[in-house]
Amino acid sequence: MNHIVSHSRRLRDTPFTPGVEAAGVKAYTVYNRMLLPTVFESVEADYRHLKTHVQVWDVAVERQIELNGPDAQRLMQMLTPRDLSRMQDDQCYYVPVTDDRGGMLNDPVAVKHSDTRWWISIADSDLLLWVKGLAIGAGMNVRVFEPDVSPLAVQGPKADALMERVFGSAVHDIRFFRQKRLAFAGRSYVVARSGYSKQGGFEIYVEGSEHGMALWGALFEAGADLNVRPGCPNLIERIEGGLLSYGNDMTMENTPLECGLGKFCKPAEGSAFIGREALASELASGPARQIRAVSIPGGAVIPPRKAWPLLKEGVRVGQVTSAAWSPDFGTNVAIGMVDAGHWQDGTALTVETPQGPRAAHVQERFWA
Ligand code: THG
Repeated sequence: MNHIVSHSRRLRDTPFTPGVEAAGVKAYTVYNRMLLPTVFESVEADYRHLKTHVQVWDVAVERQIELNGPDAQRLMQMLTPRDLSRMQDDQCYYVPVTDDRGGMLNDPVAVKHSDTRWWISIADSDLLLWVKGLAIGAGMNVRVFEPDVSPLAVQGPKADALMERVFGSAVHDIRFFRQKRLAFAGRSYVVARSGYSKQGGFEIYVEGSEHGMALWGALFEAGADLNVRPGCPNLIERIEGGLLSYGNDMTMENTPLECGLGKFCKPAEGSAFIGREALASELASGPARQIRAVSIPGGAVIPPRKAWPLLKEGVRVGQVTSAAWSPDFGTNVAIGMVDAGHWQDGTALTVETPQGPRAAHVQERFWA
């Protein structure tokens, strides 16, 4: 492999791209038609640094869909089996979004500002089109659009220390998956305790692209003695923590129960979300397959570019969709989708990698 990605207007920069490129980003992926850094020093060096210090991540690719108007709450509840009826105005919820057959269309974070104003912080699929179509089809009084809002994440054990220096001690009062508006440079931004790592930290929803680099610069200036570095969602760390990647670990072909998101599928009585009948029948029968942690002992694998078949005595019983060598656990950590009957803790399978077959063990729990 020795190729680069061609740039054009269709492949969007982010407000933080000048900072990311000045820092020497080594690789990008494409996510929501936008650049997402994947490597700065190396995946392993970035991993160690993330688990030890603090990083600033350009996750502007987590694009927002704003629902704004009297029917915003009703539309939001139509999108997801998760019961939103008790959600407070300062909460964020991880919400499966399902189609009429119960297939996963996205797994975003919903940010509630009020009953009439929501942001949906999306994973990599064209959810805006679905939401706009539903709103129009249902004749709802709500505006659905992509606002100029770009998340910047601060992740790692020193995230609280760094954030306090830039936003003040109020950051400590923000509980997990809650958000608060905090001032910076004469403006205020939604700051949530959330992010795509298990190391703890915050996400700042920067409103107005032109303000992005000022915040980026302030975080690096304030955190010099904390060894702050630019980072990005880390493949090894997110597999250890069991954080799912839409389009990799699950697609529209999978249901939330298959994805292990059953705890977010306890809808209120009579809730009118799309996919209700499909969920009800799957709850009765049980999912046909489910996400599992899979360990692949032995030497380091090359992370998959396609799903790797999981076999039991030569018969396909699932697939591995994310895998990487974990320095901390001394094994390859992986995420797989395993058929019912084969997903018990300790089940021994074979995984077919492009480099040949390897032993694989199904685990009940992820590593972190
Ligand atoms: N933050 C924001 N938007 C996002 C992501 C994010 N959009 C895209 C993508 N990530 C969506 N997917 C996820 C997957 C996992 C989590 C968040 C978004 C996550 N899960 C926690 C866990 O599994 O431990 C907590 C879930 C919970 O208990 O509510 O954080 O990262 N803004």
